[in-house]
Amino acid sequence: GHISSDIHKDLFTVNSPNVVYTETEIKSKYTYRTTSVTKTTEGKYVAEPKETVYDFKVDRKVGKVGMMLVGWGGNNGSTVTAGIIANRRGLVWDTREGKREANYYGSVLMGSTIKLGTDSKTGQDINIPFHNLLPMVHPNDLVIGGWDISSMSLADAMDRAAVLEPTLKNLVRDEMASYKPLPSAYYPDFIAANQEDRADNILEGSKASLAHVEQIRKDIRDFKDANGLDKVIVLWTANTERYADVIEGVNDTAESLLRSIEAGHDEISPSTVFAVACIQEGSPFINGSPQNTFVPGAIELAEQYGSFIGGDDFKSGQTKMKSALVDFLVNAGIKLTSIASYNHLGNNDGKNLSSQKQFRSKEISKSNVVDDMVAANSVLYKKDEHPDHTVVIKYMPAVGDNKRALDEYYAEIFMGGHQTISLFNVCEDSLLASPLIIDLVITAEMMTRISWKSHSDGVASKDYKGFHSVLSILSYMLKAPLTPPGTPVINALAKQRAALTNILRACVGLEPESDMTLEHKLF
Ligand code: NAI
Ligand code: DG6
Repeated sequence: GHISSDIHKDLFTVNSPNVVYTETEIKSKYTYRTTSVTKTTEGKYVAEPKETVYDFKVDRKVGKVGMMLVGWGGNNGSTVTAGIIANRRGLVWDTREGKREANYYGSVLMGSTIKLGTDSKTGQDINIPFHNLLPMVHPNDLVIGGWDISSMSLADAMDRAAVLEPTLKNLVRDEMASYKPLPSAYYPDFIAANQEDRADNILEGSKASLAHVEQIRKDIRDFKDANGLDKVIVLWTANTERYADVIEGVNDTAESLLRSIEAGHDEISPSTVFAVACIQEGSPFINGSPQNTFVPGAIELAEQYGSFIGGDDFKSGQTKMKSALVDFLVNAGIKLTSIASYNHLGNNDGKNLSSQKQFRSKEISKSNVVDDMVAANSVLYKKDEHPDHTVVIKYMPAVGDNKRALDEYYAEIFMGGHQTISLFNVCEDSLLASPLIIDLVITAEMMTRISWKSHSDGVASKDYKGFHSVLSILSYMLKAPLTPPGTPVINALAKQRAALTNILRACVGLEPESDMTLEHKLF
């Protein structure tokens, strides 16, 4: 049977004059406290505490949610689908190491806890599952569908992926066999030529067209109707594409982008066509690959429609480690001077990335992740000084999905000494990426139910509005976080998690987790 997703519903309520629960909504008044800094003419700073009051409103009704994956028949698509089926059914299977049961390990929302507060009697921390902080869709309840240029059923696709145990595959095989990806847009120039032999499920036409946009929009609507869904979240987990050139008059504005799609311009990628269709359809669209799907025209279009977009590139293993380790080193006052990152892997992602233009997209997203942490430390680094940073990816068919990532971090320590940290990270790539897909979809869905109002002179503005179209709150799960134009990119993992937890806390009128624990220090 279907494992109920409602077991933890309303694990806590907030008792505060600033928080009101109704049958359908949680409304809170939240004071956002920041520090405003001014630089004086003598080059010193004046820091001033600043308060901004917001009203937040969370719609408590999650509704029925669909997840449509582009690249559904790939390693990630087939693995996340089988994983959700296994969790939904509470499956247990044999392995040579004994019985294993379905879980959501690796999902920050499903596998981690957050501190709600301290026990009023004992003073001990009370931690709750992250998923219980606000009403969120349970992954077991997601209705799954999607597109792939390969026509294989999900059962065959999961065999092709060679990720899951045969015992588990046998338990989900019948249901997986009933899933067939919809035909997709295939413009051969955007992915490696070595992918051509799997492209047997494609829409007519090998360049962007309005017909493709319309077909994708129709697919979303049909999926919604067929399954009685309230909303659909779409996520790109298809091959890494090459970068698209950003050209004036072609894809630099919403208007030019739409015109170029109509004209079948060569620089419009399939992922941008999907983005445009989702934006126009009002379905949040997330890019799990590194290419520049969100050309300026796509971002402008999302703003015009008030639709949500997020990206780019899942941050799963090597880069997640990097965004934690570099944060630690630089904030410990240790001068990181070089990072050498080698990968070899043997899955279809590795095969696609063995082509130079697609590798270049990945190289860019893997390389920029330390910039903000380095730039923030003017004690260790001069302006524009960076550690050396090299990223290498090699295709090694024999290791399959078991990606190897080798990293050397080389740093300067006290009085001219050196510290070398060497990492060897081995794991099934798709088993790290699948839970991120779940986190991205759950968070994006939740953001469709949160709205806010600002206050001026103690009076709230008239209407609630949504967050900015570019969902930078998804940054924790992404290697190259897309942020609203002109706003900073945060790569440090701890800061990304803090933003996610504290924004959600604010929505129920709770202060950020400050970790001061003064109650244990001042008595
Ligand atoms: P995969 O190659 O197994 O799957 C990609 C699927 O997309 C294939 O089935 C392919 O037929 C399909 N496809 C290609 N172009 C398409 C199009 N235009 N429309 C629909 N389907 C299309 O790759 P995998 O391992 O599932 O990874 C997917 C993406 O996620 C890649 O871009 C990869 O770089 C990215 N990624 C993966 C991570 C991981 O840990 N597995 C982490 C970070 C990013
Ligand atoms: C080899 O680097 C292939 C890539 O697709 C990565 O496996 C993927 O982007 C995950 O990268 P990371 O750096 O988050 O482990």
